[in-house]
Parts: sequence; C-alpha cells; structure tokens
Amino acid sequence: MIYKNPVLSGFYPDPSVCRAGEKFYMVCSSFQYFPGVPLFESEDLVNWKQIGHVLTRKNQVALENVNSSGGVFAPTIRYNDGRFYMVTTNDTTHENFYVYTDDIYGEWSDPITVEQDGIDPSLFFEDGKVYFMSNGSDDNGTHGVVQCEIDISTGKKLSPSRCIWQGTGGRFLESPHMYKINGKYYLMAAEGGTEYGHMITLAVSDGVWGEFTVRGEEPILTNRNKAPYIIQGIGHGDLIQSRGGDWFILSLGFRQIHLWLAYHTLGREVFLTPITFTDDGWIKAGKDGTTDAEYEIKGSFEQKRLPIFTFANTDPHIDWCFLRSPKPESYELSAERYILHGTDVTPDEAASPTFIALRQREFCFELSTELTLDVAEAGITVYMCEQEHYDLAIKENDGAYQAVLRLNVGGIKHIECTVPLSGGSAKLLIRADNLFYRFYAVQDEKEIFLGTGQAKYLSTEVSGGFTGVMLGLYAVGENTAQFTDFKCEYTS
Ligand code: 6LW
Repeated sequence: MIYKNPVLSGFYPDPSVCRAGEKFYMVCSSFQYFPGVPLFESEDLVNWKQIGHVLTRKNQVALENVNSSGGVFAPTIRYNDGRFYMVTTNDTTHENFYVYTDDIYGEWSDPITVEQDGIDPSLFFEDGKVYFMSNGSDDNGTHGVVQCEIDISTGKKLSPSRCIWQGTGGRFLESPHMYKINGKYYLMAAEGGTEYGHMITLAVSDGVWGEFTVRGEEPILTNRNKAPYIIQGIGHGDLIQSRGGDWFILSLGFRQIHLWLAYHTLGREVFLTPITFTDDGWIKAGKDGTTDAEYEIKGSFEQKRLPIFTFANTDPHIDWCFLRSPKPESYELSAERYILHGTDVTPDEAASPTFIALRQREFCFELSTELTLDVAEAGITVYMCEQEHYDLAIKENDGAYQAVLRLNVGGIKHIECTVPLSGGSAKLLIRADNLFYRFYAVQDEKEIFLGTGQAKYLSTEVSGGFTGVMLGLYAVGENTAQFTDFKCEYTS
C-alpha cells in the first residue's frame, strides 16, 4: 500500500523505535511538557497509536523550572530480553538517565543515571553486554560519539567513556544509534543541526569500539538540497525492519507552512523512509537519499486519518499534556467537560499555568468549545511558548464579560480586539489554515470575528527552540472555567 509522510504529524520530535514481538514501539522528545516522553504502538510502522507516556511521575523527571525547549531531550527506546528501556537526557540538569518496564502498558521504573557527558543517549545490547553512547566529550575531552560499557542494573560505568566517531564534518553530530547487521556494527547519527541542514550519516565497523569508517556516499539521507520542497529538516533517525522484512529509517522532519515561506509551526514530525542495503553493505535511503511525501510499503492495511478530537474520544492523561509541574487540584477532567481552576500564573510565564493542550496536528482545522467562566480569565491559546501565543479568551472585569483576542509575539502583548458579552458563557472558535489563525466568539448564535494571527509568528524560525504549536485550554485567576463540547476537526 501507499503511505503518506509524515506518519505521525505534529510536534513529536526525535523519534526512536524498537520491535517487541509483532509490535513496534516509538518514543519522542517532550521538553517542558508533562507527562514526559510520549509512547506509541504500531503493527505496521505507518499507523501509530499513543498508549501513554514513559515519564509519568515527578520523581522520574524534574521539570519545575525548565525553560521552554529545556527538560526532556531526545529519547531512545530499546527492547532486550523481555524488558523495555528508555534512555534520555534532562537537558536542564544535564543528566543522562534510563528507566525500564516489563509491561509496556504499565508504569516505568525510577530513573537510573549514567555518568557520561552529552545528549541523545542510546543503548546497544550485545551478548550480555550493554553499551551506552551519547554525543558529548569522552574521558580525555575528545568530542564526538562517546561510548562506555555499563552495568544495566545500576547504570555504573564498566569502562572509560571513549570517543568512537567524530562524524563526517557536519556541525552538531547528534543522535547516535548502534546496530549489528550481518556481523557488522552500524553507527548512524545526525549532523547539520536540527534545521534546514539536517542529515543522517553512517559509519561501519567490524567491532563495537571501532574503527568506524565511511564506506559509501554521505549523507545517507537529507532533504537539505531538496528545494523548493515542503518537507525539510530530515534527520535524527532510527533504523527498523518491518514485519515484512524491509528496512526503514524513522526520522524527524518538518513541513514548511508554504513552499515559499520557510517557516514551520507544527514542530518536528515523524517521517518513514524506505532504505536498502547495497551489496557491499552500505545504506541507500529514500529517493536518491531524500525523503518524499509518499512511499509504498508491503501490506494491505489502511493509513488512518486523524479523528475529530473531543473530550469523549481522548484521554486527558494520554493525548493531552500539561506545562512543567501541573497542580492536580487545578483540573477536573471528564469525557463531558474539562473544569479548570486558574492561579495567578499566566501562559506568558515559563512556569506552570493552568493549561492543558493537544498538539496541533495539521495546518487546517476548526476548533470550538463552549466556555462558562465565573471570574478573571479563561480561554483557548494557540501556544508555541510563553513569548509566542495567540489567546482567545473570555475575561471578567467587575462582573462584566468580554471576548478578547490577545496576540503575543516576541514578548509584545497586543490586544487585537475586545467585544462585550452578555454573560460569562460563549462559544470560542478558531479556524486555521497554513498561514492564518482566525478567531471568533459565538453568543446567541451570532458569530463575532475578533481577528487574525499570522501562523509564521508562532513558527520555530521566529520562536526558536525545539517544540511545536499546541492548542491549549487555560485559566488565569482564582476561578472556575468550564469547557464543554470541545471539538477539533482537521480539514486537510
Ligand atoms: C536533540 C538533537 C536534535 O537532542 O534536537 O534533531 C535536539 N536533533 O538530537 C532536541 O530535540
């Protein structure tokens, strides 16, 4: 069948994948969002269902004071001998750690730290030995892909950390993963930085410690010279063999909002690219080393479309997420309604406002919710980070209510429009396409247009960082905000 890229749309960066029996499992970075490290299951590598998160307890990851795009960086998932391992970095505390579980649908262990420098940690299991690699500096201060052997029950190093490869010369050598295929050791990495120059490079060795050498064309995969082309930034990938026996790279990439506008708002998404091994054991990826919008994969399954997202068909602790260190008492979440209680923390702060969000999955959508507010402020926010977000709110002041559209860009807060309401209940509505978010309030069946926010100002190119746009419900002030009839429908 033909599948379309991305296979998982929206802000799900740095994918890593493993196989356990007949199923595949994938994890992605989560940065300042809690719970951390979304976890997905698939049977075909194309349809991914989120089954939970790996870091669900605050004792597994401290996010209280992390900056936006700090916190939980690129994870790796591996399966060995009946046990799943997820290894990642808390970039704010500069700690590399892993957790494990024997039940993929259950809780994961407390963290076990590894005293090795760097980010993007990965694990390689071989004949009872476990190797830990990251991109950082080794015990002699040499920078590159750094590896040590560890005791997997304690995380203690059993060997010095040694640099095993310094890449092909691109900047930001990242995301090392080791595989043993046909008796050879394959070290795959990313270079070029996670932007338009991103690429996947490869080195091969006859032993786990090297010497790793380049034995074919580099990079093996990149869209950096594929212009004009919507899909850019392909890099940071993991190798996986399908149930049909074919090999793929599951990687991140992003989609520009428009062919001639180099901005991306949806964050880094998950792309699947077929690969083949040449007779001399090198990798040929995609179409001439680039990732395309669609490919063929063995099997007669269908690629599922996104559902209409409602409170009834989503799980607040699986599909939705919170900022940093949420206060449980601020949320009453059920299939009928989400009740939020605000605090004095606003979405303008790099803190934990009362905020619960879904990722924006495609450019074009219509989102609506009924909101009933008693006092202060609550609404919907199209949120990239504390500096860049568009808020559509109901605001109470001295017992009078208004619908408000506030545009925040670069820390500049601009009230675009205020419209008096006859009470604290209204429907809030957003219609979005690739370039614009359009905001409305509906009261007494009258649709009032409040204004437009340009998508490009919520992009990574403007905002920086590693995340993507979230569609959040929020409350500010000591209040009760009741959201009902929430619906988000993607229209392309
Ligand atoms: C991640 C690095 C990267 O650690 O971005 O795409 C960083 N590559 O490998 C944050 O996601």
